[in-house]
Amino acid sequence: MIDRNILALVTTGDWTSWVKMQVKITRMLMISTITILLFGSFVSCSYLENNTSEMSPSTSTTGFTGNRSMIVFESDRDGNTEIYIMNTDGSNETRLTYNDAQDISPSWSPDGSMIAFSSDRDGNAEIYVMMADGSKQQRLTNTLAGDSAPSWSPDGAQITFNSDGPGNEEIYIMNIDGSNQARITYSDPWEILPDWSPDGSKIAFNSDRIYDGRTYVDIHVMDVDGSNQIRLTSGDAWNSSPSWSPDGTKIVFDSDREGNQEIYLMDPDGSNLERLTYNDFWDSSPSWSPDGTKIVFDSDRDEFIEIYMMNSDGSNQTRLTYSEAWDGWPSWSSAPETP
Ligand SMILES: [Ca+2]
Ligand SMILES: [Ca+2]
Ligand SMILES: [Ca+2]
Ligand SMILES: [Ca+2]
Repeated sequence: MIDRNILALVTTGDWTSWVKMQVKITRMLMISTITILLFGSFVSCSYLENNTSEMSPSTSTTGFTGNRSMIVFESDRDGNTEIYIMNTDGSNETRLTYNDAQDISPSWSPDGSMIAFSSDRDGNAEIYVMMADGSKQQRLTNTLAGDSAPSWSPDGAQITFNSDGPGNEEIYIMNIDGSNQARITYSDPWEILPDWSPDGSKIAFNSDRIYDGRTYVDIHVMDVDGSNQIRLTSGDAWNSSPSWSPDGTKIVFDSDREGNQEIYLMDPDGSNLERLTYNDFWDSSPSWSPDGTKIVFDSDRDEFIEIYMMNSDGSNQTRLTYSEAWDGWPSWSSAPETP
């Protein structure tokens, strides 16, 4: 699925970027791959069979500091990937998951009370939710496919995610109790990393689609029923990780259009492109603060992949984590209404 990108990087000799991209995409789709190896290349008719009765034991009820805005992220600092939270200045890092499985791609609920994430603790990647203190971990999907990258609807009632059950990655929505799971994309390319617009009407995602005879990885938007799909980015680049600003006027994303992965802003119609980071390192996975004034993201500018914060105009870039391990996929909460 990244043949075009590999060719481009071979042409430019940029193997370092290629390796980093491989690591990033591999991590994101890792559990999908394991699923394919374990269960073959296609998924049975039991796909998307719902099971909301599966409960994972609560493993941590300490550390959540209550009524304040926080950042959730994934890190392998303790041997395998777990979910952590920290204050928005990087202090009070607290681990929420404890197991030998990969716990990845966390996303706060709009009211800050819950976190959705993906884990292969039950054999292959499924979507889970937990309270913001790590308690009440509950499985929402029960499929032979890799289910990952959850994102909440603005009213907190639904979750969108990607799944490779049909043979390639497609986007789904479901209620937050796991009921009414519905597929909304139907295409041969992959569709991944869905992000719900603040007004609830659209979902942004990225996809490796063919335009003019070549495959490009671009940001797209669609209505929540999968209709009206529109391509927002173009050019010979890898455009990924879209995230809507809280007021819906901007989408932040990462792209290697100028040599290596940087963070960019654009309007929701793809216009007014603005670059926010300028360095020779990997900058990716941007996510907004609830008030829209700041953006958190991950970067390997200081050797290890760490989490950083900047103003939404790109100024005042500040490092938040210092773990000498993988720290990525940040998501910034509103202060919880029900801590
Ligand atoms: Ca784990
Ligand atoms: Ca699954
Ligand atoms: Ca697809
Ligand atoms: Ca960069």
